Amino acid sequence: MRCVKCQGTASVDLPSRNAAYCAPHYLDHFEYEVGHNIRSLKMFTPDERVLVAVSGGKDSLALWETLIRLGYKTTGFHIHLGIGEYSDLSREKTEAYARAHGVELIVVEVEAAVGATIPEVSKALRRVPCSGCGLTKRYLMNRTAREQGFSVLATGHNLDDEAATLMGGVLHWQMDSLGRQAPALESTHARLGRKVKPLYTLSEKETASYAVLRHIDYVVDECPHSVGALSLLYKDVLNRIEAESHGTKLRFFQGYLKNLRPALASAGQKVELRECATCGEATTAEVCAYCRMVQQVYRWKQRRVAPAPTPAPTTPAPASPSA
Ligand code: Q46
Ligand code: ZN
Ligand code: ZN
Repeated sequence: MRCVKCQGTASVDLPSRNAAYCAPHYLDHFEYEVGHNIRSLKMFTPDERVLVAVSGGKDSLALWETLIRLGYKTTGFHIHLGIGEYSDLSREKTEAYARAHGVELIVVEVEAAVGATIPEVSKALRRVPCSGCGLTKRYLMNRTAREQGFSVLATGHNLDDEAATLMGGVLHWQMDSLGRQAPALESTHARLGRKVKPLYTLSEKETASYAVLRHIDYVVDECPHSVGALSLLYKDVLNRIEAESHGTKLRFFQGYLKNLRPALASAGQKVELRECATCGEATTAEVCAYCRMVQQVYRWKQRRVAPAPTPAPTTPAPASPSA
Protein backbone atom coordinates (compact mmCIF):
# COMPACT_ATOMS: atom_id res chain seq x y z
CA MET A 1 0.00 0.00 0.00
CA ARG A 2 1.58 3.27 -1.20
CA CYS A 3 0.84 6.87 -0.24
CA VAL A 4 -1.01 8.62 -3.08
CA LYS A 5 1.06 11.76 -2.47
CA CYS A 6 4.66 10.52 -2.18
CA GLN A 7 4.54 6.79 -3.04
CA GLY A 8 6.10 6.04 0.37
CA THR A 9 4.69 3.29 2.59
CA ALA A 10 1.13 4.21 3.56
CA SER A 11 0.02 4.18 7.20
CA VAL A 12 -3.68 4.86 6.65
CA ASP A 13 -5.76 3.16 4.00
CA LEU A 14 -8.97 4.96 3.03
CA PRO A 15 -10.88 2.82 0.55
CA SER A 16 -13.87 5.15 0.92
CA ARG A 17 -11.76 7.86 -0.75
CA ASN A 18 -9.87 5.46 -2.96
CA ALA A 19 -6.67 6.70 -1.30
CA ALA A 20 -3.94 5.77 1.16
CA TYR A 21 -1.51 8.07 2.94
CA CYS A 22 1.80 7.96 4.79
CA ALA A 23 1.60 9.53 8.29
CA PRO A 24 2.64 13.13 7.36
CA HIS A 25 0.42 13.21 4.27
CA TYR A 26 -2.48 11.72 6.22
CA LEU A 27 -2.23 14.52 8.79
CA ASP A 28 -2.18 17.06 5.92
CA HIS A 29 -5.23 15.41 4.35
CA PHE A 30 -7.19 15.51 7.62
CA GLU A 31 -6.37 19.12 8.44
CA TYR A 32 -6.99 20.23 4.86
CA GLU A 33 -10.40 18.56 4.87
CA VAL A 34 -11.42 20.23 8.16
CA GLY A 35 -10.23 23.65 6.94
CA HIS A 36 -12.08 23.16 3.67
CA ASN A 37 -15.34 22.27 5.49
CA ILE A 38 -15.04 25.37 7.68
CA ARG A 39 -14.42 27.71 4.73
CA SER A 40 -16.87 26.17 2.27
CA LEU A 41 -19.79 26.32 4.71
CA LYS A 42 -18.60 29.64 6.19
CA MET A 43 -18.64 28.09 9.68
CA PHE A 44 -16.41 30.77 11.20
CA THR A 45 -13.47 33.01 10.39
CA PRO A 46 -10.01 33.20 12.02
CA ASP A 47 -11.15 36.38 13.85
CA GLU A 48 -14.08 34.76 15.63
CA ARG A 49 -13.88 33.11 19.06
CA VAL A 50 -14.95 29.49 18.84
CA LEU A 51 -16.14 27.45 21.81
CA VAL A 52 -15.21 23.80 21.20
CA ALA A 53 -17.24 21.16 23.06
CA VAL A 54 -14.65 18.66 24.31
CA SER A 55 -15.74 15.38 25.89
CA GLY A 56 -12.23 13.93 26.16
CA GLY A 57 -12.92 11.39 23.37
CA LYS A 58 -11.02 11.09 20.10
CA ASP A 59 -13.37 13.16 17.94
CA SER A 60 -13.59 16.28 20.08
CA LEU A 61 -9.88 16.28 20.92
CA ALA A 62 -8.98 15.70 17.23
CA LEU A 63 -11.21 18.64 16.36
CA TRP A 64 -9.65 20.90 18.99
CA GLU A 65 -6.12 19.93 17.92
CA THR A 66 -6.91 20.64 14.26
CA LEU A 67 -8.52 24.01 14.97
CA ILE A 68 -5.51 25.05 17.07
CA ARG A 69 -3.13 23.99 14.30
CA LEU A 70 -5.18 25.83 11.68
CA GLY A 71 -4.83 28.99 13.76
CA TYR A 72 -8.41 29.46 14.93
CA LYS A 73 -9.17 31.16 18.27
CA THR A 74 -10.53 28.38 20.42
CA THR A 75 -11.54 27.70 24.01
CA GLY A 76 -12.49 24.22 25.17
CA PHE A 77 -15.75 23.51 26.99
CA HIS A 78 -16.07 20.35 29.03
CA ILE A 79 -19.19 19.19 30.86
CA HIS A 80 -18.57 16.83 33.76
CA LEU A 81 -21.62 14.57 33.67
CA GLY A 82 -21.08 12.77 36.98
CA ILE A 83 -21.14 9.33 35.34
CA GLY A 84 -18.68 7.66 37.75
CA GLU A 85 -15.14 6.84 36.62
CA TYR A 86 -15.99 7.50 32.97
CA SER A 87 -16.68 11.19 33.70
CA ASP A 88 -13.69 11.60 36.01
CA LEU A 89 -11.33 10.15 33.41
CA SER A 90 -12.91 12.27 30.66
CA ARG A 91 -12.29 15.44 32.66
CA GLU A 92 -8.74 14.38 33.51
CA LYS A 93 -7.84 13.77 29.85
CA THR A 94 -9.45 17.03 28.72
CA GLU A 95 -7.70 19.08 31.42
CA ALA A 96 -4.37 17.37 30.68
CA TYR A 97 -4.74 18.24 26.99
CA ALA A 98 -5.54 21.89 27.75
CA ARG A 99 -2.58 22.16 30.15
CA ALA A 100 -0.15 20.54 27.71
CA HIS A 101 -1.20 22.86 24.88
CA GLY A 102 -1.56 26.00 26.99
CA VAL A 103 -5.15 26.55 25.85
CA GLU A 104 -8.14 27.86 27.77
CA LEU A 105 -10.73 25.39 29.06
CA ILE A 106 -14.09 25.99 30.74
CA VAL A 107 -15.42 23.12 32.88
CA VAL A 108 -19.00 22.93 34.13
CA GLU A 109 -20.32 20.27 36.53
CA VAL A 110 -23.81 18.96 35.80
CA GLU A 111 -24.23 18.33 39.51
CA ALA A 112 -23.66 22.02 40.24
CA ALA A 113 -25.83 23.27 37.36
CA VAL A 114 -28.77 20.88 37.64
CA GLY A 115 -28.49 19.82 41.27
CA ALA A 116 -27.80 16.16 40.44
CA THR A 117 -25.53 13.95 38.36
CA ILE A 118 -26.78 12.41 35.10
CA PRO A 119 -27.50 9.00 36.71
CA GLU A 120 -29.53 10.80 39.41
CA VAL A 121 -31.33 12.90 36.80
CA SER A 122 -32.24 9.67 35.06
CA LYS A 123 -33.78 8.31 38.27
CA ALA A 124 -35.63 11.55 38.98
CA LEU A 125 -37.11 11.68 35.48
CA ARG A 126 -37.57 7.90 35.25
CA ARG A 127 -36.08 8.04 31.78
CA VAL A 128 -32.91 6.67 30.19
CA PRO A 129 -29.78 8.70 31.12
CA CYS A 130 -29.27 9.92 27.53
CA SER A 131 -32.57 11.79 27.64
CA GLY A 132 -31.63 14.22 30.46
CA CYS A 133 -27.98 14.16 29.38
CA GLY A 134 -28.67 15.33 25.82
CA LEU A 135 -30.99 18.09 27.02
CA THR A 136 -28.49 19.26 29.66
CA LYS A 137 -25.55 19.30 27.25
CA ARG A 138 -27.44 21.23 24.57
CA TYR A 139 -28.65 23.79 27.12
CA LEU A 140 -25.30 24.31 28.87
CA MET A 141 -23.34 24.53 25.62
CA ASN A 142 -25.66 27.12 24.13
CA ARG A 143 -25.90 29.21 27.30
CA THR A 144 -22.16 29.13 28.02
CA ALA A 145 -21.26 30.08 24.44
CA ARG A 146 -23.54 33.12 24.54
CA GLU A 147 -22.76 34.24 28.09
CA GLN A 148 -19.01 34.03 27.52
CA GLY A 149 -19.14 35.92 24.22
CA PHE A 150 -18.34 33.17 21.69
CA SER A 151 -19.64 33.59 18.13
CA VAL A 152 -20.07 29.92 17.50
CA LEU A 153 -20.08 26.47 19.11
CA ALA A 154 -18.16 23.65 17.40
CA THR A 155 -18.78 19.97 18.17
CA GLY A 156 -16.80 16.88 17.13
CA HIS A 157 -19.62 15.00 15.34
CA ASN A 158 -18.05 12.92 12.59
CA LEU A 159 -19.44 11.39 9.39
CA ASP A 160 -20.45 8.17 11.18
CA ASP A 161 -22.45 10.16 13.76
CA GLU A 162 -24.19 12.21 11.07
CA ALA A 163 -24.94 9.23 8.81
CA ALA A 164 -26.33 7.24 11.78
CA THR A 165 -28.55 10.17 12.85
CA LEU A 166 -29.74 10.54 9.27
CA MET A 167 -30.50 6.83 9.05
CA GLY A 168 -32.52 7.00 12.30
CA GLY A 169 -34.39 10.05 10.99
CA VAL A 170 -35.26 8.30 7.73
CA LEU A 171 -36.19 4.96 9.30
CA HIS A 172 -38.62 6.65 11.67
CA TRP A 173 -39.50 9.55 9.37
CA GLN A 174 -38.65 12.11 12.03
CA MET A 175 -39.27 15.08 9.76
CA ASP A 176 -38.47 17.72 12.41
CA SER A 177 -35.06 16.33 13.23
CA LEU A 178 -34.34 15.67 9.53
CA GLY A 179 -35.08 19.29 8.73
CA ARG A 180 -32.74 20.47 11.49
CA GLN A 181 -29.80 18.14 10.74
CA ALA A 182 -27.01 20.19 9.18
CA PRO A 183 -23.23 20.65 9.59
CA ALA A 184 -23.72 24.40 10.06
CA LEU A 185 -26.80 25.79 11.80
CA GLU A 186 -27.45 29.51 11.83
CA SER A 187 -28.89 31.23 14.87
CA THR A 188 -32.70 31.42 14.76
CA HIS A 189 -33.11 33.48 17.95
CA ALA A 190 -31.01 36.05 19.80
CA ARG A 191 -30.42 33.47 22.54
CA LEU A 192 -29.58 30.56 20.25
CA GLY A 193 -26.05 30.59 18.92
CA ARG A 194 -24.54 29.21 15.70
CA LYS A 195 -23.56 25.53 15.83
CA VAL A 196 -21.10 23.81 13.51
CA LYS A 197 -19.63 20.33 12.96
CA PRO A 198 -16.33 20.73 11.07
CA LEU A 199 -15.63 16.93 11.05
CA TYR A 200 -18.86 16.02 9.27
CA THR A 201 -17.14 14.56 6.20
CA LEU A 202 -14.51 12.62 8.18
CA SER A 203 -15.26 9.10 9.33
CA GLU A 204 -14.70 7.70 12.80
CA LYS A 205 -11.75 5.76 11.40
CA GLU A 206 -10.26 8.99 10.04
CA THR A 207 -10.60 10.89 13.34
CA ALA A 208 -9.20 7.93 15.29
CA SER A 209 -6.24 7.68 12.89
CA TYR A 210 -5.60 11.40 13.26
CA ALA A 211 -5.76 11.24 17.08
CA VAL A 212 -3.35 8.30 17.16
CA LEU A 213 -0.86 9.82 14.69
CA ARG A 214 -0.92 13.12 16.61
CA HIS A 215 -0.32 11.18 19.88
CA ILE A 216 -3.44 12.60 21.48
CA ASP A 217 -4.24 10.94 24.80
CA TYR A 218 -8.01 10.45 24.68
CA VAL A 219 -10.62 8.40 26.57
CA VAL A 220 -10.96 5.15 24.66
CA ASP A 221 -13.99 3.74 26.48
CA GLU A 222 -17.41 4.92 25.43
CA CYS A 223 -19.92 6.18 28.00
CA PRO A 224 -21.39 3.13 29.80
CA HIS A 225 -24.89 4.35 28.94
CA SER A 226 -24.25 4.17 25.20
CA VAL A 227 -24.50 0.36 25.32
CA GLY A 228 -27.55 -0.76 23.38
CA ALA A 229 -28.16 2.66 21.83
CA LEU A 230 -29.88 2.47 18.45
CA SER A 231 -27.26 4.82 17.00
CA LEU A 232 -24.63 2.10 17.52
CA LEU A 233 -26.78 -0.37 15.59
CA TYR A 234 -27.15 2.11 12.74
CA LYS A 235 -23.39 2.72 12.70
CA ASP A 236 -22.76 -1.00 12.54
CA VAL A 237 -25.18 -1.46 9.64
CA LEU A 238 -23.66 1.48 7.76
CA ASN A 239 -20.15 0.09 8.30
CA ARG A 240 -21.20 -3.26 6.89
CA ILE A 241 -22.60 -1.57 3.80
CA GLU A 242 -19.48 0.61 3.58
CA ALA A 243 -17.24 -2.49 3.63
CA GLU A 244 -19.04 -3.83 0.55
CA SER A 245 -19.55 -0.51 -1.20
CA HIS A 246 -16.86 2.04 -0.39
CA GLY A 247 -17.94 5.66 -0.04
CA THR A 248 -21.59 4.89 0.73
CA LYS A 249 -21.62 6.76 4.06
CA LEU A 250 -20.26 9.96 2.56
CA ARG A 251 -22.56 9.77 -0.48
CA PHE A 252 -25.56 9.06 1.80
CA PHE A 253 -24.97 12.13 3.94
CA GLN A 254 -23.85 14.46 1.17
CA GLY A 255 -26.78 13.31 -0.96
CA TYR A 256 -29.13 14.26 1.87
CA LEU A 257 -27.54 17.71 2.19
CA LYS A 258 -27.80 18.32 -1.55
CA ASN A 259 -31.12 16.70 -2.43
CA LEU A 260 -33.37 16.58 0.61
CA ARG A 261 -32.34 19.12 3.22
CA PRO A 262 -33.03 22.25 1.12
CA ALA A 263 -36.58 21.03 0.45
CA LEU A 264 -37.16 20.10 4.10
CA ALA A 265 -35.73 23.38 5.37
CA SER A 266 -37.94 25.50 3.13
CA ALA A 267 -41.04 23.35 3.77
CA GLY A 268 -40.45 23.29 7.54
CA GLN A 269 -42.80 25.36 9.62
CA LYS A 270 -41.24 28.27 11.48
CA VAL A 271 -41.51 27.55 15.19
CA GLU A 272 -42.43 30.49 17.37
CA LEU A 273 -39.74 30.93 20.01
CA ARG A 274 -40.11 32.95 23.20
CA GLU A 275 -38.09 33.41 26.36
CA CYS A 276 -38.41 30.92 29.22
CA ALA A 277 -40.28 32.46 32.16
CA THR A 278 -37.72 30.98 34.56
CA CYS A 279 -34.29 31.30 32.88
CA GLY A 280 -34.90 33.49 29.83
CA GLU A 281 -33.50 31.00 27.29
CA ALA A 282 -35.28 30.41 23.97
CA THR A 283 -38.11 27.90 24.09
CA THR A 284 -41.45 27.05 22.51
CA ALA A 285 -43.14 26.60 25.92
CA GLU A 286 -43.70 29.01 28.78
CA VAL A 287 -41.00 27.27 30.82
CA CYS A 288 -38.17 25.55 28.92
CA ALA A 289 -37.57 21.78 29.08
CA TYR A 290 -34.32 22.29 31.00
CA CYS A 291 -35.97 24.33 33.77
CA ARG A 292 -38.80 21.81 34.01
CA MET A 293 -36.20 19.07 34.35
CA VAL A 294 -34.36 20.99 37.10
CA GLN A 295 -37.67 21.43 38.95
CA GLN A 296 -38.42 17.72 38.68
CA VAL A 297 -34.95 16.85 39.97
CA TYR A 298 -35.41 19.29 42.86
CA ARG A 299 -38.74 17.72 43.87
CA TRP A 300 -37.21 14.23 43.60
CA LYS A 301 -34.39 15.27 45.92
CA GLN A 302 -36.82 16.86 48.37
CA ARG A 303 -38.79 13.64 48.56
CA ARG A 304 -35.59 11.72 49.27
CA VAL A 305 -34.51 13.92 52.18
CA ALA A 306 -37.98 14.45 53.63
CA PRO A 307 -38.52 12.45 56.87
CA ALA A 308 -40.40 9.24 56.27
CA PRO A 309 -44.10 9.65 57.15
CA THR A 310 -45.16 8.14 60.49
CA PRO A 311 -46.44 4.67 59.71
CA ALA A 312 -50.18 4.26 60.13
CA PRO A 313 -51.11 2.25 63.25
CA THR A 314 -51.68 -1.38 62.45
CA THR A 315 -54.42 -1.69 65.10
CA PRO A 316 -57.01 0.99 65.72
CA ALA A 317 -56.18 3.23 68.68
CA PRO A 318 -58.39 2.56 71.65
CA ALA A 319 -61.37 4.86 71.77
CA SER A 320 -61.01 7.46 74.47
CA PRO A 321 -63.50 6.98 77.23
CA SER A 322 -66.44 9.23 76.76
CA ALA A 323 -66.88 11.88 79.37
S1 Q46 B 1 -25.92 11.09 25.94
FE1 Q46 B 1 -26.04 9.06 26.85
FE2 Q46 B 1 -23.91 10.13 25.65
FE3 Q46 B 1 -24.83 11.24 27.89
S2 Q46 B 1 -25.52 9.43 28.97
FE4 Q46 B 1 -23.61 8.85 27.98
S3 Q46 B 1 -24.29 7.94 26.06
S4 Q46 B 1 -22.75 10.79 27.42
S5 Q46 B 1 -23.09 10.95 23.82
ZN1 ZN C 1 3.16 10.46 1.64
ZN1 ZN D 1 -35.57 27.83 31.30
